[in-house]
Amino acid sequence: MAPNTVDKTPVTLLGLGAMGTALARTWIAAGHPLTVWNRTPARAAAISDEGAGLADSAAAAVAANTLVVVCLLDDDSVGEVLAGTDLTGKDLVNLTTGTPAEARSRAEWARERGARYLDGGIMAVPPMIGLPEAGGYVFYSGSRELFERHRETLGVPAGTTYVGRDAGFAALHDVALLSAMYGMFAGAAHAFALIRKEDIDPASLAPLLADWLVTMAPAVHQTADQLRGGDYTKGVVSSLAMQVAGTPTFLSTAEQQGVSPELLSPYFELMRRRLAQGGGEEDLTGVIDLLVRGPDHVRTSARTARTSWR
Ligand code: FVH
Repeated sequence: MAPNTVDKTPVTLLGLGAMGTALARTWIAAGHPLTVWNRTPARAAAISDEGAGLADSAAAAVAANTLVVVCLLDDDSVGEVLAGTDLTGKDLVNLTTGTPAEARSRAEWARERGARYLDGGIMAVPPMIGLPEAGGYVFYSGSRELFERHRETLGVPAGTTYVGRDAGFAALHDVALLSAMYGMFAGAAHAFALIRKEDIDPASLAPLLADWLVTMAPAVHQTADQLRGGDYTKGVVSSLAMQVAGTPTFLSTAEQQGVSPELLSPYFELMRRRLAQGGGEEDLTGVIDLLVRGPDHVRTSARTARTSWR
């Protein structure tokens, strides 16, 4: 049975790569009239066969609907694709991954062209799109009004999490979470390297690793609590002094197993520096202050974040 398209917001989608194609399919399935354009026409033709309207240029696609979603490779491609389009009065939602600075300047760029702007950071891979149980979602930032107006439509492909009027915040949250993910992958890589030459099946270590990481992950709540309160000794279970004393064990084990310590050493070095500053009774939270450049840098970032929104 064809989906009911009555009262469903029409959507224009520019970009039909792996992610754009997944997004398109969910809007079609939910009954949203969809107009698509892609640089390589064959990809757009495939989605057109599934029920989308096909525009013969990006400008025609933008002209078709008020809500314009872009999901392209990077910020440069967004600039190229939108260059010849009329954005006056459009609701531009940019789901292309980029830096906070790119998002902020793209928001300003859109405002100068008469468009409202919302930036998005997708926390999902294409197979998770349209599957609520997969847990994928999209961070949004920029115009709150725009987010509220299109919340339902934007919620069709994946969950929505609005993180603030600063257009750069979606990208910042996206990169923050992915950075933590790479830290986790780095730790797992070191763990697998330690057993690599032993008679231990990596498949037997994997579930132990996964369970351990899940068990330890909630420690970030205590970190946040300490950062907010400014007392890094609050609720400490494993002091920095104790943990620094344990680092030679990790380095010696790596040496004995013939494993480079290059993933662990930078973190251990930060721990040692914080201990030298007198943070022995603290948690690991003080390391964060060593990473952040001086207070002027933080203040400057906060100031540039304040931009006016339509
Ligand atoms: N796929 C993923 O796992 C991740 C999950 C998290 C979010 N990312 C970001 O989503 C953006 C799009 O990613 P994608 O997976 O769709 O990427 P591709 O399959 O490589 O498709 C890229 C599309 O961009 C078009 N494109 C590239 N350069 C240009 C250009 N100069 N002018 C016009 N269009 C351009 C490309 O067109 P074509 O190659 O088919 O002609 C695709 O439509 C991205 O920011 C991820 O970081 C995905």
